[in-house]
Amino acid sequence: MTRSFLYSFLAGLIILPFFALSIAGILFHAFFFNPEIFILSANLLVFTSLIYLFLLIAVLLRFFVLTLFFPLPERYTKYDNLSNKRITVCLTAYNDEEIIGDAVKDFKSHKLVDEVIVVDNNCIDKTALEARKAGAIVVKEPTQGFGAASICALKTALDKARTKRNLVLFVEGDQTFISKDIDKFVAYIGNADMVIGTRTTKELSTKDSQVTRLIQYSNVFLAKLIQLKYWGAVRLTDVGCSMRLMRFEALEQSMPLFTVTGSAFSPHMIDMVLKKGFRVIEIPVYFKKRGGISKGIGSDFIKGVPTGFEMIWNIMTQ
Ligand SMILES: Nc1nc2c(ncn2[C@@H]2O[C@H](COP(=O)(O)OP(=O)(O)O)[C@@H](O)[C@H]2O)c(=O)[nH]1
Ligand SMILES: [Mg+2]
Repeated sequence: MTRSFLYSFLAGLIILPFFALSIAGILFHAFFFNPEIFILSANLLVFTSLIYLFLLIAVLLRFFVLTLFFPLPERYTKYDNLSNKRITVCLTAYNDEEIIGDAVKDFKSHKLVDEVIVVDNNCIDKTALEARKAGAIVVKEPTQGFGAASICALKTALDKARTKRNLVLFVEGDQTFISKDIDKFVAYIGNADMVIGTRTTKELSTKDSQVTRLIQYSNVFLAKLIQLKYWGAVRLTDVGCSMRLMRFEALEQSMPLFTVTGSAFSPHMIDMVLKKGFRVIEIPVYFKKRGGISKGIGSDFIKGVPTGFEMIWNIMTQ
């Protein structure tokens, strides 16, 4: 949870009893017809609603003032012919024993990949065992959550990649992505500090993939919100694509800004890399049906909606 989110939440908690009191007063009036209570409660209701409205306007104003009046410097285009294109891969997985082995083998089979890391985030099945059997380095992350596991994966990859300054590829190990696409990412890393995939190129998403119309539109919306925040610096159409290639130095410098431990990590990572002033290029990736069982927000509407709001809040306030 971000600090600004925490402060607003606390402010909300302080106002909440007054809000509840005004509703209770109005209900009391309805039952016992006491006009004085009604007027007092109605005033209280207007007052507390105004505070909520004021908080919302303050957040919106901060966002738009920062965006419009303090635009980031124009990005410059350059091409570096990187001398080392070897890759350290880190995969996230959560109780994915049926599929993690094949995902590890797929990424290990790519000619540029040196090693594959898998994070065991309190898995209660044989994910760690299967990953190790397939040749992955397995690390444990006790803090539950996609963000916590992702941060652990990226940190471990940085440590492993340090001596050779390898590129780091972050991927979800749920077989939705294929290692063949690494070639596309490597083709663009000379022009950017982070190359990120987009799943919204419908031509490349199989019909049975998780990209439903709702996922498509909500991701485009959040992506455009980040684009607005860094106007002129980036073009994005997806925030939830978890296949990302980063240069070592860019990842190392962005790492301290990664703080979101839950399911809202994906857009937060893009946001923080851009905040550091790094160049991000988005490319279409092949996206297919998930292997095993979905545990994330990819196909869970109930979990997805609050996470979506948390993502909007993070983009606006961080
Ligand atoms: N490490 C970790 N991963 C989680 C947790 N909850 C969900 N996930 C994973 O987070 C990722 C979320 O991605 P998403 O595509 O939305 O869900 P999926 O359908 O499960 O792949 C998936 O790889 C999930 O398996 C958790 O508590 N810890
Ligand atoms: Mg997934």
